[in-house]
Amino acid sequence: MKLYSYFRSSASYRVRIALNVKNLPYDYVPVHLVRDGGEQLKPDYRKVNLDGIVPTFVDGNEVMPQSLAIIEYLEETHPEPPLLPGTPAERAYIRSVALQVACEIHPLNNLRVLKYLKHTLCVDDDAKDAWYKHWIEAGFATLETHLAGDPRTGKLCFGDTPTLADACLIPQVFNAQRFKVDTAKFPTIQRIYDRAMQLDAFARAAPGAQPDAE
Ligand SMILES: N[C@@H](CCC(=O)N[C@@H](CS)C(=O)NCC(=O)O)C(=O)O
Repeated sequence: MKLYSYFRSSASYRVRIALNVKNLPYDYVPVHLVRDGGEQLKPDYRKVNLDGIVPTFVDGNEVMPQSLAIIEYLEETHPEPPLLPGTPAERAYIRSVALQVACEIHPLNNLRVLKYLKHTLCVDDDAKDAWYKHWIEAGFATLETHLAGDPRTGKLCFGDTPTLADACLIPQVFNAQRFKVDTAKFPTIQRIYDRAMQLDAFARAAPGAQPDAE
């Protein structure tokens, strides 16, 4: 198995967490998102990922884009330990937390969106940073209310063991902190992040632990 990844990419980080939770070894193929205009945009990489984004996962002859599709594939091919445990309703709950991050927050703050704001719409750095912060804080405020008020929340998003929800939330918290968002304003999210980072699967998936870390 092989993962095209960038150490700071939160979508790649989600898949790294899933692979580690399931204890699956893989080869790490770095794709530098900034160097030389972005290696993700080069024709060679576009042959494996039409969108020019990371991650891409390869298992034998199967080549897969999209972090959530990759994680669901891992869940089906390697069910233990489950990242989507419980009843259908509980799995819907876990997916809803994951999608709150993956659909409502992350796409608005992706590198290509920020580049478009800056270079095409000529938005200055302060306005671009305000955009980033606004969408993170709006999304985290909803998630905080959701997680703080739901009895299914434990040490992690759903009980005490890692799920797809944590695989999406933890990288987004890392990303928010990198862009100087004060995540302590969201105490449940902060507590879940602190707990997850004590776990080996999450620590080994962290950007600073990757072979391409700078
Ligand atoms: N929905 C995609 C999002 C992937 C994505 O946005 N990847 C970012 C890094 S986190 C990327 O490669 N950005 C490159 C760019 O914007 O040029 C997934 O979940 O895999």
